[in-house]
Amino acid sequence: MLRKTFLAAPLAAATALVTLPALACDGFEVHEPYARAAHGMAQSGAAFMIIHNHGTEDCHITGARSDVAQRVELHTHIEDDQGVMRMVEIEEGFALPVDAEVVLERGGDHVMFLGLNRPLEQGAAVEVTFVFADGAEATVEVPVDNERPAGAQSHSHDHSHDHTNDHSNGHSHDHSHGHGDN
Ligand SMILES: [Cu+2]
Repeated sequence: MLRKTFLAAPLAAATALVTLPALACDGFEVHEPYARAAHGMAQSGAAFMIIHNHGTEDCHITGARSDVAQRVELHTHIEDDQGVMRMVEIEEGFALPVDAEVVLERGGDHVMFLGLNRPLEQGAAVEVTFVFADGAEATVEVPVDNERPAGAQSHSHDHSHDHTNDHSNGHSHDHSHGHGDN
């Protein structure tokens, strides 16, 4: 009898795991997040970071929100016919398969804040909530750093794999006007 009672709790826990698939991207990890206003008086801004999936399940970021802005979109830059870099919304979001790394960086993919509810003040922080395809959410605190130069993501955290190639900022386009379009 005693033994049976003892087993009941672990069994119940296991059952719960089976019937309620984890609504989470367990391996979701963010490095070096920062946000910045597009300009001093800007009504828009963006957040940048390095996103990893160190879990065992593929994840898919389908959206984001934040109380700092009326609209938050997942953006990237594309080069148009005239060679001008423009921002466009990535409607399909960011795929984040197992072991994937998504780099949100200046001139590339980013989280866009449209219609700021308050200024992005140096040293403050904003919360960005990512929404995954399965309905899970993950909130990240993002410090505001308007002074960070472009391309300054050090990527110095202790991952041993070589990021040299995918992080090279060697392309020569001038992206600096990108966020001014809003
Ligand atoms: Cu943008």
